[in-house]
Amino acid sequence: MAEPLDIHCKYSPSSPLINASGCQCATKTMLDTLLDVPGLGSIMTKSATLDPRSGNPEPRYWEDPSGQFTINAMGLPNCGLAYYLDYYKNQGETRGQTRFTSIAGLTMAENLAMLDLLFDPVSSYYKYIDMLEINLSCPNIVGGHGLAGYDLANLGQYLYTLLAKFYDLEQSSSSSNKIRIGLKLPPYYEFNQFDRVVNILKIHNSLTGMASPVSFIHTINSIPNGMVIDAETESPVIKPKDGFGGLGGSIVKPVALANVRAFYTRFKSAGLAEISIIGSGGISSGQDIFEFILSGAEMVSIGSQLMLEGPGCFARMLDELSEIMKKKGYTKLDDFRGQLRQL
Ligand code: RRO
Repeated sequence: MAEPLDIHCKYSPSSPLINASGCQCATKTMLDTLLDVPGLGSIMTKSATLDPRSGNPEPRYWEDPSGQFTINAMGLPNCGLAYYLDYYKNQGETRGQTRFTSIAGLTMAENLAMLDLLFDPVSSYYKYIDMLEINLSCPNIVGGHGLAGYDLANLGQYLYTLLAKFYDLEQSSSSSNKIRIGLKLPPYYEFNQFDRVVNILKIHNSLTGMASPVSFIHTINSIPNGMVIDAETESPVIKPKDGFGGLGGSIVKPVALANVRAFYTRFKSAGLAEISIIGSGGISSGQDIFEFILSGAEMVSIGSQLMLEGPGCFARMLDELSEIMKKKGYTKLDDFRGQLRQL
């Protein structure tokens, strides 16, 4: 690696990088390949349900040969929340990387049951994780009720129900470990949508007096329901959902940057600057990381590029970021975070 600069972020002393949920993190073997990998400051587990799920039929993931994009309709295959919590528990309480866990219950009842499991007094899983991500944006559940992140009429109540329960459980536990809560959001497109989400978060964090505020958002999840067609076989390239799936990779970067920027500016003007943004979508180089942090991201997550290149991508991208920072005379990420200039 090139000479290190100060690249700490709010949640990790060593690096602003994390793997995106779903990428290289569904099994212990996959997670082991991410443990203490150079450049990876935080680690994320696959979005979990209470019970294990096998997900949708294959083929359910496809990479464009030119490396420009991916499409997936995985359908939330995962080993069940206890599996991921056990993984962290088995590592012990001392951590080299910040530990994120992602939950994606198919119903509110399932999400509440997962909170019960997290705070189970016998297993004490809550001692072993730092951050809890609530995935409101899985695009691939066949027969599902739609993405909670797009149901803006009910999102406020949804959050309140979930986080009030979290607070109660946290209070009755003996934990001194403060778990921060965040939301994995789908891409939004209209300014009106950003305004509404920010307003919901403002009410949640400030007006209700909730002791379990939303500490971070993670934006964007894959862009729902694209389609890729193989002209040779005259069929879609993935099988589930008649070929519809979530898009990732370089082509989604402009949408992701816009989401980071739209939330960053609104959080500032709404007095919500304490909510951190994890940027995600099409990041494959140090320049991409630079652009996301310039837009306001605290951290960035790497999905498609990790799948394409493997865990060596983190150190490479940080080398590239360091070179850019050096050329520009920046010594830490705060020197340029959010400082996007207007034309
Ligand atoms: O498992 C999936 O199909 C999946 C999930 Br949970 C998600 O959050 N985003 C995505 O693109 N696929």
